[in-house]
Amino acid sequence: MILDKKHIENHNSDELVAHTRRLAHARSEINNTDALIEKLKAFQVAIPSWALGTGGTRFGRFPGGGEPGNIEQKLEDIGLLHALNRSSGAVSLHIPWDIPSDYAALKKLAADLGLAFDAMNSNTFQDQKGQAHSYKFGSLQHVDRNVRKQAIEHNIEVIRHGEALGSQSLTVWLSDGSCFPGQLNFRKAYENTLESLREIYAALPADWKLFLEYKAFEPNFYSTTVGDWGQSYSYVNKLGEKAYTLVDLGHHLPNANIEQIVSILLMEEKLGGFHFNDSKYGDDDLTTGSVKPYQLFLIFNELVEGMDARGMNHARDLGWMIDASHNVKDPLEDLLQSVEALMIAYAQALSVDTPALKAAQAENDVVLAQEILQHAFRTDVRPLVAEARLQSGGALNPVKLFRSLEVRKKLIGERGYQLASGL
Ligand code: LRH
Ligand code: MN
Repeated sequence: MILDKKHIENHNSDELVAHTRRLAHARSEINNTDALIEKLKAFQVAIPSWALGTGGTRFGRFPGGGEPGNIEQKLEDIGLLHALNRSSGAVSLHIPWDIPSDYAALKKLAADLGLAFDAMNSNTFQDQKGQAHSYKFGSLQHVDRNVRKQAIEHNIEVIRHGEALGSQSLTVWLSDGSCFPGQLNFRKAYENTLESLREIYAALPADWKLFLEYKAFEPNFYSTTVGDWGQSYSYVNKLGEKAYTLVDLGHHLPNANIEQIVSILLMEEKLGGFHFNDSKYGDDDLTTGSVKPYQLFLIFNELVEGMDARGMNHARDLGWMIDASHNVKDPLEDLLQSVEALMIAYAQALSVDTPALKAAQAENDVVLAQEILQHAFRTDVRPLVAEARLQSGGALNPVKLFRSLEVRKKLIGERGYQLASGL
């Protein structure tokens, strides 16, 4: 379903009076709003190809209908999100869930929808039909060289798909680990994994990056071979300058200080990008900013401070991706809310009075430092985020327009109740 520009123009003209009033107030409260709005317009978030249907859990899946049944329909859905918020201009594909059959046709469709191909994701956490060797006991860590070789070849195949589509990065997430004490020799698992990653790294084109995603637990519940930021950091440091650590917000043990991890990885020039989502307990893959919006703000505060300290380009120099799974929300509304939460956290971080904060920190004025930080978090930046959308040709209120156009009903009319491939 392609969104007609008329739909957006009519919606915006209905919303404009209220928006103009709110924007005037925001401009009176926040400095340098024009520069801030320009940064928001440049900021694009990649949408995961595996999060356009209802994911469900092992206890059940409740599909809502109209889900994309192939990679073309997935791109159309992301194109629809991008038409609404002008901030979802990229797709992150997962192989083999999204093996392209016609690169040229897919590149044309993506270009027509204004979408770029962001990081490619490999999958050595599931056995595919006809696969020679099982990943039951791991992939790159496996004690059997034949299994490791199979996994290495899969990752190189994923790079080749990405090259043909114009992607420039590979995300490697390994479910590898163990479920019981004694099952695994940690040092041997590390050495096998490093040796295997070196072969994948050697196959990277010159202008590519490798993102190594860590995760504390699940599906292994005693050890994970790339289990935290320290382990990922140790691997990517040994691999070389094209290797970076990827931070999935849901992959930490409870109460981990993720904003501090981000600050250190950024300072060490080994932060590659993010899988944004939110969680209360485990890897819940909930809507970004839906449970811990203050943590999301604190992460963006470290990102803006750390990226500016190194003169980095906010929009281009890190991988901004969502990784979510939908159980009770409409997948497209959920993704619209996630992108909105990211834009709000970024705008709040850009509005922090950094010189005053640094001065308070230099004085150990703890109270003033919190006052300055929380003032930015408690300032309503939503009119600036909406203005960025308006200036980029998007909708002032994407979820409202999505609903008033009955997009889900139309998608069900077109596609029925097929299920999307992926998790
Ligand atoms: C693992 C993970 C990884 C993806 C998968 C879909 O939990 O975050 O990034 O490959 O989800
Ligand atoms: Mn992830």
